[in-house]
This record gives sequence, C-alpha cells and structure tokens, in this order.
Amino acid sequence: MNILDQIVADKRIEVNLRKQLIPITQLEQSVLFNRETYSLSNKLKNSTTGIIAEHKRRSPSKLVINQNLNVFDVAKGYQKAGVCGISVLTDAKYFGGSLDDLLTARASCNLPLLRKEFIIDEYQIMEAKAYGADVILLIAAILTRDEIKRFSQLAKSFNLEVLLEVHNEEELHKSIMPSLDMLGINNRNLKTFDVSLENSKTLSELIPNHFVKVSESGISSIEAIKELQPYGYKGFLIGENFMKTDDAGKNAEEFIK
Ligand code: IGP
Repeated sequence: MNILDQIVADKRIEVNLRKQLIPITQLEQSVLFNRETYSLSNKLKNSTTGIIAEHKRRSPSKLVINQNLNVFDVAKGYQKAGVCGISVLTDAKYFGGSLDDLLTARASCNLPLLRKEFIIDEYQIMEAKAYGADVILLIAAILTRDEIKRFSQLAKSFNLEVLLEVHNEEELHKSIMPSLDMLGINNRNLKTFDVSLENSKTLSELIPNHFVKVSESGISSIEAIKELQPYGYKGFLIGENFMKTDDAGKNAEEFIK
C-alpha cells in the first residue's frame, strides 16, 4: 500500500466515526453554515502575486515543519502580509491539523479559506462549510470522475469554490468539468513525494483557459513564481517555506512586497 492509499483508508474510518458523532442536521445548524463565502478564484484573478499560504505543522514527507506556531497568529500574519487566501490542513493523523484549526483561522481573518483535506465523502464538504471554509480541495488521484462531479456540484450548492488537484495528464483528462473553479497542479507526487516544478510547466497547456491555474507544493522562492507565471499560473500554494520559520506571516510578506 502506498502512503496515499493508507491515508484514504484511515480517512474512511475517521469519517464514518465523525458522521455518527455529529449528524448532518447538526452541521447544518452551525452559525457559519448559511454565511456568505469569499471567492478565492476572483482574488487570484485580480492579484499580481497570487499567494495561497498554508498552515501546516507537519507532513508525511517532512515530519515536523513547525509545532510552535498557533493558527490564529499564522492566519493573522498571512492576512497582514497580503496573501489572497489561506489553506488550512485539517487532517490530524498525517498533518497534525484539525477542524478546530479551520474554525480558528475563520475567527482570525476575513480571507478565503481552503479546507485542505482528503475529501472522500459528501459529509466532509458539509463540515467544511460548517467550520468556516470557502473553498474545498478535491484530489483527482483518490476520486472517480463521478465522485468529482458529485462532490463539486454539492460544494457549489453551498457556494463553496472547488480547487481540483491533479498530478498528471491522465488525472487531468479524467477531471475536467464545468463545476470546478480552479485547477491545481501538484508539483509533489503524493505517492512518492518527488517534487518538480516542471510538472506545472508541462501540464499547463492542457488546462482549458477559463480555469484559474494554481501551482502547488515545493515553491520556495519568488524566482520560482516568476518562472511559473508565463505558463498562465495565477495562484501559488505555499506551505513549508512559510511555516518553517518563527514568523510565517513575515516570511509570506517577503513574497508579496
Ligand atoms: C503546500 P509545500 O511544499 O509548499 O509545503 O506544499 C501544499 O501544496 C501541500 O501541502 C499539498 C497537500 C496536498 C497536502 C498539496 N496538495 C494534498 C495534503 C494533501
């Protein structure tokens, strides 16, 4: 079993438990459930820098990144730096995150928030809304075309935007559909952890122009962004590079000024 299969297997168990603990009717009663959401895709379209900054304590590939920062300060710092949106990892076992982190980020800023999660069930999309997200991530490598369609349509019905993540041509072809807002090319292979920015470059021309293009992972310099912009990328998802120091927001500021 590769790591991605393992994460998904654990996630199925977790989601089944969560469903029993907090029924959908309770999620729908969240004060956040019927709020107006922020559009990340519009922010990215109108930005020259396009940074989506991530809160990430650890990961299967890096183990510890930073356990000392708190999500409230990180999100505030990112907002002050002028990022377009914030990605919050909510997976606990592999990334040390939680839905509480998402809620805390919601309380500390008014930027579009992405729930960074391995979504395999409609229930998690309702959770995303109930805990303050504006955008969900769907990962093509773990979903069928039919699931991508169902999940993205459900997200749209809650006014959530959808960032669809692909890592290769096959996943891209499988996934293209009108209910997606943003197409993310992951430079990291989630099965092997190999990272290459070349991935964003080679796949860019296969993405239909009306999707906002996002390059994800392994971006550690302004030069990398400059290199990717000519390929049509409007969004750049950066985690580790900002989180690995004492002041994630200050780090992000360097990328924006
Ligand atoms: C951020 P990095 O290399 O800047 O820390 O990467 C983000 O792209 C990465 O965390 C990520 C991810 C994911 C995490 C991209 N797709 C899917 C978990 C699940």
